[in-house]
Amino acid sequence: MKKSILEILNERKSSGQKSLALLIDPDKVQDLKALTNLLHMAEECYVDFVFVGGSLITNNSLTEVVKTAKSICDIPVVLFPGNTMQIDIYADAILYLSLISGRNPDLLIGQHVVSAPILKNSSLEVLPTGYMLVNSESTSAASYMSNTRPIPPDKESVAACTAMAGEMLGLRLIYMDAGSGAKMNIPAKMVRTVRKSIDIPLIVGGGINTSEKVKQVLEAGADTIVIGNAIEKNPNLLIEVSEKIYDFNKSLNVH
Ligand code: 1GP
Repeated sequence: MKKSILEILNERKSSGQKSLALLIDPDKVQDLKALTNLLHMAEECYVDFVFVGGSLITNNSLTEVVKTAKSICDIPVVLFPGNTMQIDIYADAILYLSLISGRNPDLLIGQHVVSAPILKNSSLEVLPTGYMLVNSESTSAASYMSNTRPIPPDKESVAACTAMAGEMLGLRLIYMDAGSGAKMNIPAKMVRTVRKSIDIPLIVGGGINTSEKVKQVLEAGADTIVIGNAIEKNPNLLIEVSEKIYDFNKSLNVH
């Protein structure tokens, strides 16, 4: 039987094996040819997951992006929705995000109530995820759109306690995000502190734009890293990053 995405993430976490998620923001897709090329490259580079979503999607291309990804490659497609409008039944799974770094009830439970019946009637795998925004140098779109204050980057214990609470509430993944295109990715010290505080898989994204940063975040304890902007700007970075992850996993003898 095919493993669920959550089973894959938990197995990898247990073995120390790292994963790479390529984030595609439908709003930023220039044309179908560029998307097709990127997805072929992702498959060749053994990208583990394709995340699809954005804080604000102003066009109608979500379904087109999901369907293209499903038709071109075998990489699981996971929705990373900015709101309840970003649900597409053709994807494999959805990060069911509860914004636990904020105090906006709509994003802690309100939107979930609205989307629950739609998800219940779909075949999407629902991944209960504690979503934590961490402050970068400037206000991220996610922070602005969610009307929440992100966790300050030097407050490791706030981040750790937030993640712990999320795990104790039964969430299955923690996703720490500095926001798309963040000038500063989440500091390694914060990633390390959170990693030590929880047992569930840890996803880290936002502003990771060099293979050196990939290495730092992985060494600090992230299980999955998410990269969007930097690969949009320079698709060849995907090769460099996937080599870094391959080397990391090889050194554990688990790839
Ligand atoms: C944003 O974590 C993702 O929500 C990825 O960020 O686009 O900066 O890679 P980047």
